Amino acid sequence: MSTSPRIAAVPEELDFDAIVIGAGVSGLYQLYRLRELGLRVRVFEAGTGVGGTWYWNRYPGARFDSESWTYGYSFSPELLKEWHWQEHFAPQPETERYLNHVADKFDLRRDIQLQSRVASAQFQEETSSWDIVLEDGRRYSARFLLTAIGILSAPTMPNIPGVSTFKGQACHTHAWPKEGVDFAGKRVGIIGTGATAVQTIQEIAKTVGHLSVFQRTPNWCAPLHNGKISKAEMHDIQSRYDEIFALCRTSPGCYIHAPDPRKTMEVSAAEREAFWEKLYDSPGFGVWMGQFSDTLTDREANRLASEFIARKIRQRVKDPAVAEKLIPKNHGLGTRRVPLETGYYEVYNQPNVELVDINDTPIERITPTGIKTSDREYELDIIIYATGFDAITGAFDRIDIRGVDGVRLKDLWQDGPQTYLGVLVEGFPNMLMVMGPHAGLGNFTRTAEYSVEWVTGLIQFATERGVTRVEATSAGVAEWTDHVMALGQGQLMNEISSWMTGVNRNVEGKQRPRIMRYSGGHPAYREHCDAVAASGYRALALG
Ligand code: NA7
Repeated sequence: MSTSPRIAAVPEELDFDAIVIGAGVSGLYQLYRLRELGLRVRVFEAGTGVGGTWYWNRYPGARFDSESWTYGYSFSPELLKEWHWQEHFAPQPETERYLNHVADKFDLRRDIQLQSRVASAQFQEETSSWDIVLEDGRRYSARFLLTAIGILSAPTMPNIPGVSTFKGQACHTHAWPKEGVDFAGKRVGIIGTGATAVQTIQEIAKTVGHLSVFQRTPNWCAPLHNGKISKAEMHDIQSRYDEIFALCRTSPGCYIHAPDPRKTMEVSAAEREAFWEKLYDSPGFGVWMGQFSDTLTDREANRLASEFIARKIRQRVKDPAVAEKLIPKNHGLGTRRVPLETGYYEVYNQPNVELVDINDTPIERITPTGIKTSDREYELDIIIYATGFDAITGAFDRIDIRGVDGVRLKDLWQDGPQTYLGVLVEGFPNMLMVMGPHAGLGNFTRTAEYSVEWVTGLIQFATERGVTRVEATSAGVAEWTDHVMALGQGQLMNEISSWMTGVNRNVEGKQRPRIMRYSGGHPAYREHCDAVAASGYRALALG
């Protein structure tokens, strides 16, 4: 830890140089970096512990779909050397332990205020600073406001009548009880079949009495192929960390998986089949990120790759009618997040598991004793809501963020986010978004580290030069937004409703797909951001 002297000249009346919202993967690292600059920083975290996503999402079976050893922080050689990942795709408790270890190792806790949910943030023109009010009414001020609030942190309940009337146990996967839930012999219903539900279903199917899965949209799921990491294997990984992180830097999503440069039709049908078999048999996201290069842009290529997975589903699910229901019909492979699974499809071969297609028999309401569809009532002891998140902009919408002239960020973004580099917003000076909308997203920690470092560079630049106001220009925002929109055209993913296109049918105004992410790949994103920094942030309005 650096002991460099304070470089900021923040007026005495401000409580902090910087306030960071969120003590998850990005907030923890942001605190570490700002402290290195010698700044006075306070992190506000809603939870009773650190870890963000890995603190909240403690539902059964929660785990990485990214290789653990590509997900850890890369900034500390010592940390890399001492942390032994136990599984190639770590379960939630291991990751929560890891993030707590990081908080302890770097003595981060003394600047983290837990159980402190930020309710509002308002820019103060006279002092070029932000006033923050917590839900409990406490107020704080700082020069810089850094949002490290995650892209999947605002959970949503389904807009189904009667949710509050259920007398049994009900939980959203995001707010899972710390003491766990006992499923043995219980009648359980789960609403949702996204990545979270898939992990939950395959885990609880081992112990439930009876499970009813209420599915609205099936997803293209593929095997995770997890495994334990032996000591020898971990030593080998540790000796190759530089190489691993360098590889991640070359791929569009910062994974070890990158598209195969060949196009689908450039190879024979037999070669294609062999290639897909290999992907299907390999661990991790290769089956999504490592496809032929045209899979996510060419409809025919996408149809063929989807058909391959459909054949696998038909082979794995014994009842052909159930298999058909599990095969997506309204979107192709990889156009929504691909859930990775371990025995998910086989769950539907169990006699105590039933798939309820709510397109055929819609849910009418939640009742005191279960779920009523147009067909019948399902008597349940437990209802699990795996109904997802108001993604990417949802966590921003839940804080009353007001910039210059009291403009609300939520109003400004009503028709979609407008940012500069996914970091700055015009009219919201000194607010810096770590992993904001229209930024280069991907393997979370890899991309978050970059985001944190870029933001830190800007704050260092400003504080060293006595710059007290940092803002995006309207030309910069227009240029970046147009660029993001142009890159997003032709990407099949952007045509489909999913959290990645900002759709959440439970949230007003979020019913249709929008381009929410930078789709030019992280290497190109970094090039843009690096160039802005190298120019002395000339594209920004500095005051
Ligand atoms: P997702 O992927 O957004 O999935 C939410 C699921 O809940 C999805 O199957 C939805 O169906 C379903 N849902 C939501 N609202 C309803 C209502 N009202 N009725 C029926 N079904 C509903 O969230 P996850 O938590 O699984 O995953 C989010 C990401 O977190 C994941 O991709 C990982 O990156 C980590 P729909 O598809 O909208 O028809």
